Amino acid sequence: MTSQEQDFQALVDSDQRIEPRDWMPEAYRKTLIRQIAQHAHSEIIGMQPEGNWISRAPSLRRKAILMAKVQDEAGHGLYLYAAAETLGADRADLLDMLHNGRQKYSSIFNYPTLTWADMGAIGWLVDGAAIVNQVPLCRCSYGPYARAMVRVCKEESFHQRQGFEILNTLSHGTPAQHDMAQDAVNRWWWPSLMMFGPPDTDSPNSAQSMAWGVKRFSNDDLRQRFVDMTVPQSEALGLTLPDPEVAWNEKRESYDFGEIDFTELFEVIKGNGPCNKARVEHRRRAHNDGAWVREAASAYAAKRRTASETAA
Ligand code: FAQ
Repeated sequence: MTSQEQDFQALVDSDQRIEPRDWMPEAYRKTLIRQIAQHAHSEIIGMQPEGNWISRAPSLRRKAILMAKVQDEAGHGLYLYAAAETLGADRADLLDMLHNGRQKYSSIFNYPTLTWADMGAIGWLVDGAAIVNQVPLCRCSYGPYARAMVRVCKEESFHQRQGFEILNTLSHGTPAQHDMAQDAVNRWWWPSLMMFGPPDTDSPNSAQSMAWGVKRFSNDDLRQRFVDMTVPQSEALGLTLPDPEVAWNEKRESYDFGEIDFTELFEVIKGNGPCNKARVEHRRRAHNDGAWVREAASAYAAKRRTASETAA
């Protein structure tokens, strides 16, 4: 280990933050760009399944809340792209890599949103899983990512509650509404567990990311934490989790749960989920349609720069 590497690791081990101007190993920088970009892409692709229901929300109140939530996801994408830029990444390059499939986004956003209850299930389960994953990232060793996460987590917490409230209303509504809520939970439960990534035994990045303080807990530990948090909430909702093996384990002081079909996760990551193609095509189209906005904003910025230079 060089002395630079030793100093870097000492900072990480003493729980201090690495800032953009600090020396860092190239592999650390690359890992962060990979994870932060994937996270940013997830936020903006994640706008699509819910955006699909803005025009069909059952009331003006629900529509306003959903619009605010989807806007929040766009904001999260922006904080995260900005964090990746502090590592020397170019935002346009990152978007290119999303559009040409060289960078990933979360598997969860490749599932369709079939009914209004899916807005509840996404808020409760997907945002719930996102919070469990992201709260430890507030203590990530890289300062700009950690600070972005603090704000993101505050907003995700509101998102999770709005999802819970939608499902609570449906679950205690008419029998048809209850069934719709149960159906949504049945479809979103297993994919939500897969969001935490492959099992620890099959997670190539975990060991190094944990040694660098990027990840604070393993994929399986966070998944277990999510199950432990969610089972009592499902009871409060009056909804059943679609896993007969969910049971309290006195010895472990945690809930046991059934085996996850990780072949499904790997297929979805490879691009073979139900909506992968549609999500990326929609994203590419939106990017092309927005080209004039980016050009206009750049032209305006250039004009302001010239004006201020002339004045000076
Ligand atoms: N989907 O070695 P590991 C949200 C890939 S929340 C797709 O374990 P790592 C909020 C992984 O990249 C969702 N790919 O990897 C919201 C790696 O491939 P690579 C976003 C996955 O990085 C709510 C390979 O598998 N949250 O958007 C997935 O140590 C509602 C091997 O895996 C984040 O991104 C997956 N589920 O751990 C928005 C959180 N899992 O890159 C709208 C930050 C694994 O080597 C509406 N990220 N892969 O080719 C993380 O915490 C980590 O990156 C993990 C994966 C835990 C996701």
